[in-house]
Amino acid sequence: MSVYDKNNVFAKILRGEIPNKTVYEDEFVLAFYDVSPRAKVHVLVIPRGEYTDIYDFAQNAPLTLQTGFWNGVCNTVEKLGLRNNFRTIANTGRGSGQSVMHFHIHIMSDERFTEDF
Ligand code: DGP
Repeated sequence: MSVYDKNNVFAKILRGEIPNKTVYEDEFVLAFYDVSPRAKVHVLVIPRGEYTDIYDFAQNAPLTLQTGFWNGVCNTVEKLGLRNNFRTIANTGRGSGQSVMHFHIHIMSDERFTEDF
């Protein structure tokens, strides 16, 4: 089991120690633009909880947070106008390319989105 590092960059973003360009937030999630986008739209959604990756989150997060997280993903997608046109990625473990050890979903789309931010 991987140990959660409270000083990872997304923990700092959640604490407001590092600025971010927020797309959507509520009591369960924060969604913000990726600092090095690899698609026309590239947003990260993170839960407000200390989980290293999707496996840790799925196994250990309370159901209220799991439900709230996926609802937050949907609200983010709606806000971006991407309902029928997006890709999600959840890198898991260093071997997969995960560089920030706070669970996050990448939402990516190469189509133009409908709202200005
Ligand atoms: P992954 O490789 O799946 O762990 O993706 C981590 C992503 O986080 C990567 O695409 C770059 C992004 N990222 C890293 N540091 C920051 C930051 O300080 N702010 C923002 N907005 N994104 C960051």
